[in-house]
Amino acid sequence: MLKAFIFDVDGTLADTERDGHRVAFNRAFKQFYLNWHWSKEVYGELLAVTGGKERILHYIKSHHKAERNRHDLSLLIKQLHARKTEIYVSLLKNNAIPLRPGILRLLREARAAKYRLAIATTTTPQNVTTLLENTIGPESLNWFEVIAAGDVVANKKPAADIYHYALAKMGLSAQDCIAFEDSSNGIRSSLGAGLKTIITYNDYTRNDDFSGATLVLDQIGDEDNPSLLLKQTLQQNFLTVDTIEQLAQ
Ligand code: XBP
Ligand code: MG
Repeated sequence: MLKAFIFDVDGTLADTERDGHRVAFNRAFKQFYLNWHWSKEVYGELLAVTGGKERILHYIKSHHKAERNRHDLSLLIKQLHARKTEIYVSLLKNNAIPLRPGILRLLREARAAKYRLAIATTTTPQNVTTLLENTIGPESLNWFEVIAAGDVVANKKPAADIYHYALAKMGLSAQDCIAFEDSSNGIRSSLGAGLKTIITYNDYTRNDDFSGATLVLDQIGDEDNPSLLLKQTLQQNFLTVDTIEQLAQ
């Protein structure tokens, strides 16, 4: 029997990247009078680097080589990222990005069946709490006994640190848990910590390498919004706690 479900956030709980994080980065660049713009396509490439600050540094190194020697580079990145977080949080508050189909149903089912829940993500903690508050509601913060996020570990995904951190906080070993991820960086991190992993890919990650996944799906799905891949493989419209338990054995 599994004891806990551990969820990634960006791309897994909600499609936050293209119309959330990307837009916030671009607005922050503008407010700092930087002539930088991350198109949908360029952003897809930049997603290879996880973490907003790390992504900005990577972008400067690859697209604006002259800027990389600025004496105030790390301060600039810190300030840009702080502004980006403010913008992202206000985007979530003003036009909430919805949870992906089936996520809320699965969380409710898991809670009813007494599974423990946690989050393991690269994004800034405030982004996670704001997403949960503005989709499910403030009470949902108590649904997750650990919200492992952002700079709490030294090495972000694909390193396994954030999953090791979440497991240690819960006092559980990897075989007691299953992870939910959407990307190759995510699954490298969860597999690195020894976790079985279910993938729900999205437009940015559908061609990623998901070797080692327990299951790869288009989405968790619901009665009125089925998972096409689950229908093909297991003749089920949506992923249930019972199916997850069977797959994990
Ligand atoms: C998510 C990320 C995050 C967001 C930006 O990766 O890479 O960096 O794009 O968040 P994952 P911050 O889903 O694998 O955890 O700007 O707050 O870092
Ligand atoms: Mg993700």
